Amino acid sequence: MVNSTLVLANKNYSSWSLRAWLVCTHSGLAFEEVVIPLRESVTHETILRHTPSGKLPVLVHGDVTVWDSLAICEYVAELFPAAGLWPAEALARARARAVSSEMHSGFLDLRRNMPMNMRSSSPGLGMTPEVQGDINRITAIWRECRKASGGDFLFGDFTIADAMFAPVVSRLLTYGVELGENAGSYAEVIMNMPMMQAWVAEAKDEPWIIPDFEF
Ligand SMILES: N[C@@H](CCC(=O)N[C@@H](CS)C(=O)NCC(=O)O)C(=O)O
Repeated sequence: MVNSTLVLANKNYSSWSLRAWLVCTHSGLAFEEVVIPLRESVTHETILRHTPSGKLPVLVHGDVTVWDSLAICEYVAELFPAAGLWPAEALARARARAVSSEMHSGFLDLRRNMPMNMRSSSPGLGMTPEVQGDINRITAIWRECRKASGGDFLFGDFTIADAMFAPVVSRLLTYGVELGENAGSYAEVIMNMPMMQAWVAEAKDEPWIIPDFEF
C-alpha cells in the first residue's frame, strides 16, 4: 500500500485544510494526518519541509506531492473514481467544477471578514454590504444546484463542490448569518455529516489560539 500523509493547518481555522480533508476522508484513502499550527515561529520552515509552496494543505502520496486544496481534491478524484467525487453526468460535472473554482478563487470579502473559527460564536460580526453580496451569490449557487439535482447535496450526493463550500457553512453559523429555508437546510446537511462532526470536535479540542482570527 502507498503511504499517504495529509498535512493540515489548524482544524479550527484552516478552511482550505477542511476541504481537502473531507474529500480524502470521503474517498476512503487511508492516510495519516499531520497538523502544523499556523503563526508560530517555526511554522514556515516546518511547512517548507513538506511543500515548497509554503501553504497547507499538502498531500504526500508515495512519491507524489500535491499541494493546493482543489488540486488535492482533483488528484483524489482520479485515484478513487468509484467515490463519485465529481458528478457522473458531463453537464453537472462542468457546473460542479465551475462553482468549485468560483469558491476557490473568489468571495474574498466573506473570507476576509468572517474567518473560519469553529470554536467561536460571534453573531453580527463581520457583516458588510460586500460580504452580504458574497453570501447572496453563494446561497444562489446552493439554491440553483440543489434545485437542478433534486438532492440534499449540491449535485445529489456529496461531491468536491460540497467540500469547497463546507467552510462557508461553518462561517455563516459562527457569525449568525440569517439563512433562508434552502440555505438553512443545506447548512444542516453539511453540519450533520459524520465526517464534518468529527472535524468540528477535533477543532474545538485544539489548544492553539490565534488572536488575529479571534474577535
Ligand atoms: N489556495 C491554497 C491556499 C492555502 C493557504 O492559504 N493555506 C494557509 C492556511 S489556511 C497557509 O498555509 N498559510 C501559511 C502560513 O500562514 O504560514 C489552497 O487552496 O490550498
